[in-house]
Amino acid sequence: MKTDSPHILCVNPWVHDFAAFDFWARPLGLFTIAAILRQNRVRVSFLDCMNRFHPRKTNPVKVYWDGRGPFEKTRIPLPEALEPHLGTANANFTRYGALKEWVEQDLLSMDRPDLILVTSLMTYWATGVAETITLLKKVFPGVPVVLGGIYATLCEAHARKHSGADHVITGPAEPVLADLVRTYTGFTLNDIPAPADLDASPFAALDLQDTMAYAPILTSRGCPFSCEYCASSFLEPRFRRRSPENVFQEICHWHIHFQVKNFAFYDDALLINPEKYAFPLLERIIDEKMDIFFHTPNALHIKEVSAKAADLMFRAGFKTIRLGLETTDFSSHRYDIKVKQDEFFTAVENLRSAGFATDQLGAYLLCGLPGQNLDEVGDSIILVKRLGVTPVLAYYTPIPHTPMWADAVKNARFDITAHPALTNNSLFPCVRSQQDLARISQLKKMLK
Ligand code: B12
Repeated sequence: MKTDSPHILCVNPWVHDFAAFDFWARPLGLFTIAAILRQNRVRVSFLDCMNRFHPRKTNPVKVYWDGRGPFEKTRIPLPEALEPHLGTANANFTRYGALKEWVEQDLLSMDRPDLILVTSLMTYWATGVAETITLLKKVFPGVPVVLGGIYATLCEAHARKHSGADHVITGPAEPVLADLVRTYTGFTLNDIPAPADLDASPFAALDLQDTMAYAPILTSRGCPFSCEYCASSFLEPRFRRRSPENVFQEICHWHIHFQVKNFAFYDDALLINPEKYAFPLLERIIDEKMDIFFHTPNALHIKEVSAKAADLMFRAGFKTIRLGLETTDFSSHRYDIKVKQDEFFTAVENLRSAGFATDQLGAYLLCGLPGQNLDEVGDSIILVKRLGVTPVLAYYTPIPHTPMWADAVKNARFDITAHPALTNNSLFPCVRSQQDLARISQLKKMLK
């Protein structure tokens, strides 16, 4: 058994996309792994290809009041696999994140690691992962590279074949991390949090970043619902929660020691069973009179937005509310509708009465689902606006291992099984006719 600590490099890869923006998007899974490694006295380095605050950047960094902001962009050629499907029509393919020469310099100035762990997020960013791994292999030949995360889990076969990683791991890292580190470095991790107790996990190692413009907060793992378009229950089959006190301590930690003012909840189901979870947490924040802001980019469950929930959220400092509405065609039973019309009206009424303004309230509307009649989206935009809520179109991305995947494959304009990048929602893969594609441009105009 090796006892001296290994050096492990944790990598957040580049994003390749047609459009990208930092809407509170940080690699929380990777920071969670890094925290467990650090707690076991492993020497951890962090390479963040998506660092908006890269020290080599010379032009001013744009940071919105809420922590969000644009990434650096570099135009890149369309991946070969996409050309036959898209031609040159979609030529604005871009590498988002730090410039390649900056990242290469970062790597060259680093001690050689014993092991490299690469995370992955959206499946359709697969080529960004592969490009990052190619560079890692060039600078550190012979160092084992292990890939995990959402793309690796949802597109395992593709990742094994095309990412360039030596080893691809699916699912949460915690159950396999000790084995992985022992296999590649000979070092034993003695302190791995028990899966049954999320409070036993160290806070994610967000402080590895150069600048913390905001902190992502996850109060639970998984989701109690199984929506047809969503992969959450495949990625984390069991819904588990941290205690409100543990979450409160984390918020205090980042606020007091790192002056973080903006917090983004990453939960799939923040408000479920509020008496036991969200209410005690929000009451604790209000009592402490903390001057901080909260955002819910991942949407709240409308049914749970009671007058009490709305009031507590307003008083605790929530600034961005997103509601998971999906559609206002409440009679439809196609998409596992979770909301009734009166429940939506009541939630909006509660939020307005609590003091939230139109620009703080957004309702996600699904757009581009297989076989969807886009009139329904147009009607939803009109209704949502009339209620004083901002409609936000959530363009459908087909995701393997979801109940809707088979339907998406059948309905897509091109073969979405040929490459994960073909599932990118900017391409509206399941919108078949030119007429409907033009309709989407009209719908976008209706948002203004
Ligand atoms: C938070 C979240 C967001 C946040 C931030 C995302 C980010 N960081 O970039 C916001 C709200 C911005 C967001 C936006 C979107 N999201 Co989102 N999001 C999530 C969510 C709910 C949680 C992700 C997360 O942080 N989990 C918590 C961490 C701790 O888990 P983790 O990252 O998976 O890490 C664990 C394991 O994967 C593993 N692991 C991770 N890295 C590594 C590395 C190694 C080496 C190993 C061994 C293991 C390992 O161990 C970790 C710890 O257990 C997931 C659903 C889910 N339940 O996963 C959807 C999800 C990722 N999002 C999804 C979608 C569709 C979107 C949107 C496109 C929605 C839309 N239509 O607008 C946008 C697009 C965003 C963009 N273009 O930037 C899809 C994925 C789609 C895809 N094709 O891949 C998911 C899966 C939800 C779904 N609908 O099924 N999202």
